[in-house]
Amino acid sequence: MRFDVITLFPDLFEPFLKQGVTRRAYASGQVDVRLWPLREHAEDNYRRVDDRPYGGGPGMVMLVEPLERALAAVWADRGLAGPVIHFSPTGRVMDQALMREMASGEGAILLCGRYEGIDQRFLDRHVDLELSLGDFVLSGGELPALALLDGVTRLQPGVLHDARSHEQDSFEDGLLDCPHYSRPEVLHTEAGDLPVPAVLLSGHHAQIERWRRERSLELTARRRPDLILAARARGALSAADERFLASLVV
Ligand code: 9D3
Repeated sequence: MRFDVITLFPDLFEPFLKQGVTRRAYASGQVDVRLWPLREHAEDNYRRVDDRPYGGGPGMVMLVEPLERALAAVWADRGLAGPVIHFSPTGRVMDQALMREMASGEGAILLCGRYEGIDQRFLDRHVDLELSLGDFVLSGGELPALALLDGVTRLQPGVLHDARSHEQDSFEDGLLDCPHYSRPEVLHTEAGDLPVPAVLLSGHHAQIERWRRERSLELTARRRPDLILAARARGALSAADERFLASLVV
């Protein structure tokens, strides 16, 4: 799988590609990430890639022509396979279903904008998909591109140590994850002793599974009731789940 990233800030990507559980996948080329510094495709002596917006207003607009030269260079190198994705606050918000879809694909060309945005004529001519990280304002598309790379790469075979890790992820079953505990069994604090929930020490696997399921259901019902409705609509809630949810004081 190959991703070609067109960006004004290629240096932002390097440290992410060299750390964590995803590092091997990038280093081995299992997920081949190639960076295309947009500045190299500027034309004039000032290496201009942006200019003032027609109609006036604040901020700058990224120019069509350097972007088209960069895209042509990418296509010449990788062929025409894969979608052109533009990261934009007006795009569709990324979710785990998108990560799974991309994880089984051939990769993509990732276009990271800066300034107020990109000339609409470039977007209309070349972009297949616009994606957002969420409803908050960033200064560019690089962090959203890194989020996509990370979410897709951790789903590649062999990247997670435990093959079951992503079945248990938040969102893989559509619910938020349960709380986790490790040593010590009792944490002594100024405010008193904080024991691990007893059921987790019981060795009783069915009870542990039920406890974790109920904590997930409770947390999701309180914090993300929209996800409970979606799980119910998919038929992902058992009769026992529904009885537990009905018992919660909302
Ligand atoms: C005057 C309107 N502008 C500021 C609110 C619009 C605007 C343009 C460009 C806002 C942010 C940006 C830069 N952001 C991105 O390129 C971006 C982004 C984001 O800001 N939030 C969530 N997801 C994304 S994906 C790309």
